[in-house]
Parts: sequence; structure tokens; C-alpha cells
Amino acid sequence: MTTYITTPIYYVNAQPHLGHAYTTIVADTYSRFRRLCGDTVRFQTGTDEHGDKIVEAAAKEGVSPKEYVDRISGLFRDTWPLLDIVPDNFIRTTDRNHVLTVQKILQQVYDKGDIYFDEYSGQYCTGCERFLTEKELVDGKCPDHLTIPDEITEQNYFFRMSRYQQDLIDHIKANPEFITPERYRNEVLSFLSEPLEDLCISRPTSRLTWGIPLPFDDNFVTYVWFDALINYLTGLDYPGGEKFDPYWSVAEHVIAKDILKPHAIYWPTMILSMGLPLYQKLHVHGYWNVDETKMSKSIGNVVRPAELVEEYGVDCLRYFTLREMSFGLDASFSSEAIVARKNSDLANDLGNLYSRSTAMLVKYTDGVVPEPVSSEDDTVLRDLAVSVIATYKETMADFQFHRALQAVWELISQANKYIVTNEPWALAKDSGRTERLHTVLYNLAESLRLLTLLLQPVMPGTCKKMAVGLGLEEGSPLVTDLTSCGAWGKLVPGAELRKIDSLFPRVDAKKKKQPVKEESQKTNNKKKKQNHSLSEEGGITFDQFQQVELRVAEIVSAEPVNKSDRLLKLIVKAPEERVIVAGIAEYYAPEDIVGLQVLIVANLKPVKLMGVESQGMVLAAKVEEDGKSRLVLSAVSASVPAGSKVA
Ligand code: ME8
Repeated sequence: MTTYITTPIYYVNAQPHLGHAYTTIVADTYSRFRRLCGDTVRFQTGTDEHGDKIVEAAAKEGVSPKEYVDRISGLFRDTWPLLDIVPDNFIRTTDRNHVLTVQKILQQVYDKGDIYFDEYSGQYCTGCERFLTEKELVDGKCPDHLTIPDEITEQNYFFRMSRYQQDLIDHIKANPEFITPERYRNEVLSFLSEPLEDLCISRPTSRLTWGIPLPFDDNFVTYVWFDALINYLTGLDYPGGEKFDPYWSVAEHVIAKDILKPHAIYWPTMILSMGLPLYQKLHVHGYWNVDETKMSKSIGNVVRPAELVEEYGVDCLRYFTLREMSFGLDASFSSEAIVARKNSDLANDLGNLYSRSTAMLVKYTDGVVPEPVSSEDDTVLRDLAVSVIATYKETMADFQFHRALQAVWELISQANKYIVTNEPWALAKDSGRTERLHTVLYNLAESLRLLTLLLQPVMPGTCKKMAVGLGLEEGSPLVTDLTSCGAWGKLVPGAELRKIDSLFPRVDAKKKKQPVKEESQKTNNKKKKQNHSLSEEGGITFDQFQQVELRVAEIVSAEPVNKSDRLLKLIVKAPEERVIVAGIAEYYAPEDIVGLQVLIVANLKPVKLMGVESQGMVLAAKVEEDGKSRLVLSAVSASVPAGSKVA
């Protein structure tokens, strides 16, 4: 199979922001997914460099348009490697071969009689680089740029778009997959239910010279959209290039809804006029908003991808954007949202599963993947893995990335539960249960292997590390071939684990000391006095008991405190994350307690223990046996939401 996937070519009137990054991450992830399925893939992105907007932006900087486009196009090109985005082709509309292709196509369409000369007046939006119809205006303004369009009357060349209206309607109706999600298909069909006006495809050189000259009239340059859309063909060396036939027949475009009309109406009618087959699919996504407003360079509320990478890491950014946005709908960006995804989904769920499982493999089988014995006890994990793989394949192919990731996280959560239920540390203490211990550890290693395979398109760097840690060779089909290895039980026992750094260093969510409200401080003081006298009477009141805030906390991570044999530093969720230092190191290994739910005192004043600030206390039973005492952690009898109050 072959895949040709494209992003829009971005205007170089400003630097890349999260919106551009998202579309390009989507196309990169999809191309990696297709490669995982064995496809030959071509992935193209690039920059759109002609038109009024570029001239304006260059003038603002006091440089020539050419100098300006070279610089900004370079910024786009340099941003993609930072995001682990690897296009096969980066196209610029100022490239010589693109200019020649546009001119060839214009001549062909002109010769066919689909381009004519006429006078036109209309409402021109510079932001959109196109005339808007009355119907599109909201309160007389462009709804995307919130500016009043200019009234322009001029003589120009027009493309007979109306001639292809019915063919396009028929095609969309006969091919439900042509424009997805369905809401955008419906939007286009609704637009096409009114007569289509012809498209003005030139600009007089008296007004604009920064464009591709019309081959049949050098008093005009080509309208930027007629020029830009053709990039999808130029990138295949059309006409006559070898790449054209295999790739054009499978072309898929990814865009946001802002440019639906040019891609779903101008472009197909242009292709029909050229006598070529239409592209296969148009995948349309929503906007990244900040506080309900579209992130946009003209509004100035942009978030820079390079800064996000620096702060959170590239794979966290890729994961966050794909998981947070339901493809087709709008999503909101906030740093709180990305921190939450990083700490919860990546560090807690995936990171912990990986570190606990590999730590146990190192501890109990010297880091060698052991031989499993098939067991009925493991069907839940195995069956879930099989169904997750099926859902993943279907949803990734369908651009439902958030659903694919949800499914993968079900497997992560099941594997984490599997550890808690099977208690490998208990199996390890019983020499009669070695076979079972090996089976449990194999199943954990196999789960990690499958996760490495499935997450590869989304988090390539992390998965490379995970594969190394699992002792797999670079490029091993076990983690790069979904067709032959996307099934349970492919991991071969005997692989030797290698040590890797932690997958996702946690973002230190600013240590939130529980602020004690003035009111309760006062009551505390009052109660203190009462406490003294009451305790003399041999008991505390219910009021006093209520001052102690007990909560259920989930242990998210555990590690020894430096230079202490007794203390473990725990990060717990209750429901906010906090550090608690507990004197349980003699009784519990850190990896054995991650995931446990314990009871804590949540409103103790923070204290420093061996240099680590402890924000609470874990409750444990003190058991006296044979003259020795040991601690057994408190627990609840069923899993409950972290942070539940103990009444
Ligand atoms: O329209 N949310 O270029 P452009 C999500 N040159 N995606 C966003 C976004 C946001 N807030 N803002 C931008 C052009 N994008 C033309 C395209 S193609 C032949 C010519 C992304 O720089 C999204 O992909 O304005 C959107 O469609 C594209 O950037 C618009 O980029």
C-alpha cells in the first residue's frame, strides 16, 4: 500500500505556532502509523510565499519579500525537527519547479476555456487572501480575522468554478469518506446547495507583483490560492514525474476548518478542470483556542511549539495535542492541561508501569525476559491487549487519534492493575511459585513491548528508549511492524533488559502547601486550648477528631531518601499531588507500593525529614511480633477515587 499525506503550506507572514504544529504532528503521526502498517509513505509540508500578506509583512520588517520569505520559511523548516516531524518533502511556492507547474496548469485550463476575463467588485479580506460573499460576513466583518473587508472593483481573470459544481456535489454524495468528519462534509454540501460563483484567480500587477505571472497575460499575477493548492501536485513532479501516478491516486490532505472552502471547493473544481482524478480524502480538524478564542497570529495569542518542547519535552507535546483534541472539534490550550497530561498519563500511568515492570524484571529474573506458561489467569490482560490493537488500528486509520490513545491507556491501566492483583513481590518470596512469577513478568514485558509498538507514531523518541530498555535491537520488527508483530505473545524470552533513564521526568507542579485559612487558624487555636482540658478527661470530642483531615491517597512513585535506611519519599495523589516522607523503607521496596491506595493525614504542617519536605503522614498499623515491630500500610477495602475523604 502507498500513502501520500499533506499538510497545508503555511503562510510565511508569521512564525509557526501550536496550530501549525498540530496539523503537522497529525500528518507526521499518520505517516509513521502507515509505515508501521508496512506502507510506502510520502509526507509533504511546506510554505506558501506569495500574496499581499507576505508583501505587507516584509514591508513591516523593511526587507524585500524574497529576503523575508527565505527567513520565515527557514523558521518553519527548522521547527519540524524539534517536534520530531520528518517530512519527505518541504515545498516552497517560490521554488522554480512550482512556478513552472502553476504556469503550465494555468495555460492548460485557459486553453480549455475555463478561464475568462471580466470585471468584478467584491469584499476582499487580506487575512483570508480572498473575496468573501455577503453571506460569510458577520456584522460586516470577516468572522476569522474580525476585520472589515475592503471593497474592491477591478478587471481580472476568472476560473469557471460553476461549471464543475454538479460534478463535485455528485462526487461528495457518492464518496462519504471524501470529506471527514461528517459535519464538514455537510457544511460543504450546504454551501454547494446555492449557485457557485466563479473564482477570481488573478491580481493586477498594478496592485501586487509578488506572485506567479499569468502565462497568457503578464499584467497579472496568479491569485495566491490558485498558486498554493497546486503545491500538492508539484510535490509529485507533476506533470510527467514518476511519483505522480502512485501517490496522487492515494492523496490525503489534512487541514483545519479555516481553509475548508478552498480545499473542498476551489481545489476539486480545479482538479476536475485539469482532467485529473480527485484527491482521496480531506481530513478537517478544529481550532486550538486560548480562552475560547482561536489561536492566531493576527490575534497574537499564540503559543510557540519550540518553547513547549523546551518546557515539557517533544513527546509530551505530541501526546498532549493528539490526546487532548478530538479530531474535528476545537480544543483549548492551557499549561495546566499539558502539565496534568504529563504528570498523570505519562509519568504516573505509562512511566510508572515501565519503571515498575522493568525494575521487577531486573530484581527477580536478572533483567532477562523469562519463559511464560500459558494460564487462564491472564486472559483478561491478553484479551484486552488484542482488542486494544484492533481499536487502535481502526481509529488511527480514521484520524481518531484521541480514541486510539484512550484505548492504549486502557491497556496501560490494565497492566498496572495486573501488577497489583498478581503481586510479583509475593510470588518471589515463594519458591514454589517461580513459574507463575515468570509468567507474570513475561506478560508485563510483552505489554510494554506492545505499548512501544503502538505508541511509536505518537512518541517516537520515547518508544526508541523503551525498545532499548527492553533489550530490542533498533528497528526490530517487534516494535516497528504492526502487521507481523501487532499480536500478543511475540516477545521472545531471553531478551536482556538495558538500563535507561526515566521516561518522563515529572513536572514539579508548584509545591502547593495547603494554605490554612485565617478562619480555621483561629478555630485551631481555640480548639488547642480545649484539647488540653478535654484530653485530661480521657477523650477527644468529635469536633476535635474532625480537625484531623484523613484522606485516601494513591502512591504514584516511591524512592529511598538519600542517606536514610528508614525513609521513603512518596509522591501521592490525594487528589492533588504531594510529597510524603514515610518511615517504611525497612518493610517495603519502593516498586512494590506504587499504585497502592493508603490513608494519609492530609492537614499536618509540613516538616523537613532528611532535607525532604513532607506534606502529610501515611497511616500504618504497628504490628508487634516476636519482640520485633513492623509497619503494615493502611488501605481501603475497594479502589476509590484518590483524595476521597475518610469520614
Ligand atoms: O491558510 N488551530 O496558511 P496559514 C488549529 N497558506 N490549526 C491551526 C490554527 C489553530 N488555531 N491556526 C492555524 C494558509 N492552524 C494557507 C494554506 S494550503 C494550499 C494553503 C493550521 O498559515 C491549520 O492547519 O494560515 C490551518 O488550516 C493552517 O494552519 C492555516 O495556515
